[in-house]
Amino acid sequence: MRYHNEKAETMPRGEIEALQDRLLRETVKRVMARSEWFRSRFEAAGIDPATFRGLEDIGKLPFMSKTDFREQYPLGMCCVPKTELKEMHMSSGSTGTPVVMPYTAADLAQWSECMARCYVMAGANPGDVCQITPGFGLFNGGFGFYHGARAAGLFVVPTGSGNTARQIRLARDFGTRVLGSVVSYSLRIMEVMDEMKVTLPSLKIGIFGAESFSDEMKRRIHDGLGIDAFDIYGMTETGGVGTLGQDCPEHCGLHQWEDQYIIEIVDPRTGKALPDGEVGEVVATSLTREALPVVRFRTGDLSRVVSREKCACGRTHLRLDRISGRLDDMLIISGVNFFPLQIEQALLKIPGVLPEYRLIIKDHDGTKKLRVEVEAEPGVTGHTVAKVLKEVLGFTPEGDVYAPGTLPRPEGKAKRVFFEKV
Ligand code: DLL
Repeated sequence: MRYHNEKAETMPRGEIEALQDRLLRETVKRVMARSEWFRSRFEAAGIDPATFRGLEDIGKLPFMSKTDFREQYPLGMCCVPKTELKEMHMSSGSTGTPVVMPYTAADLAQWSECMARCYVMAGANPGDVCQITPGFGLFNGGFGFYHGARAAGLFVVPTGSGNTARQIRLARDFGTRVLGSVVSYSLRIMEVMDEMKVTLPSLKIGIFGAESFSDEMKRRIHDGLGIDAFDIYGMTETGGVGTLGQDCPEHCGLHQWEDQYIIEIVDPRTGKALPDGEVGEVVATSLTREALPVVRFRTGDLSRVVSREKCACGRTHLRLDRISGRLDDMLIISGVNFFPLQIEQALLKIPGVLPEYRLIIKDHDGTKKLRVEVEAEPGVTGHTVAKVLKEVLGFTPEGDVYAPGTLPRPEGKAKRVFFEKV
């Protein structure tokens, strides 16, 4: 087993907690001293940096949310002078109001470190050809994979997004071994490889993220591309892709870089901490970031702590279950609450069903109905799809089967759910 930073990645739990405790106190002091926004927020919550007791008091710190980022656009929460900034990334999300993350040189080094750990954890070696397919621009995906690949000593083929046939030719000609991608784009690559009748024997490692993906989807990507598929986690607000962590070759949860972030799982309704094993909202606190540290940032993502024990890979950092959805993705139809991922999981168990699907929510005067559109091989009927989904949902949706290659392909992150007023 190779590590990028063995000392940090295999640190005994007692040491991790002592480090988190110290860095949390320092973070609270620093953000209160450097940012008026943090100072007034924390003072209103009765936080005094002189008496704040670190991990023991974490529950007293107020939460941060996406709304804070949006209200403070562009640099309202920044904790360093603008002259120290070296880069920024931005996500617009569904509302279109930007969320901005600025970086100092040290922040870029921290991002590179986290990403390099992810690459090495997935089995990448110095000199490996690494093809980066997320866009290079405001989205953090392309640059994040890039910074980390440099730190891990890889040979970067920075294709960015689009032109799938060219991606495949380059992967073949340069012998790409490591592919970084948004989950749904790997499906597109598989499809075009089939059309071109090209195989990529040198491709061994796929690092995928930015969207939830079911075990079924992971298995299909794994089998279709003949690779080991890894699930990488991070977001604009924590500093980008890979800042939080990834699964290791054991695939038994996503290791969270706990020397860099404190991860809590809270009840989304009450904000109270949940015991390990229970599903709740992931809350992240950065411990080493300078320009815009996050303190108890409510990610909106749902997961649970799988284990805090040392993993068979030797890493000691806690493992989260794969992200099962976002709180704002939850759908309620006929009184049943469910997430798109549950549908994906059930659909992909049906033989002949392909991984491209859309959920259409039809709203008729407040009464919602679900239509599931999915591509499948001949022989699969809408009736079969509806019957299988009834078992998962408890109500019967409309099932609509399309020929392979006919549903629109997503650009960037997949949009699976569409709302229609009828
Ligand atoms: O999507 C970072 C990223 C880029 C991750 C490329 C992996 C690959 P944002 O655009 O800010 O950043 O979106 C962050 O995407 O809160 C989750 O809801 C979702 N997400 C990210 N990684 C995963 C994952 C990037 N592995 C939001 N599984 C997060 C499920 C994920 N959802």
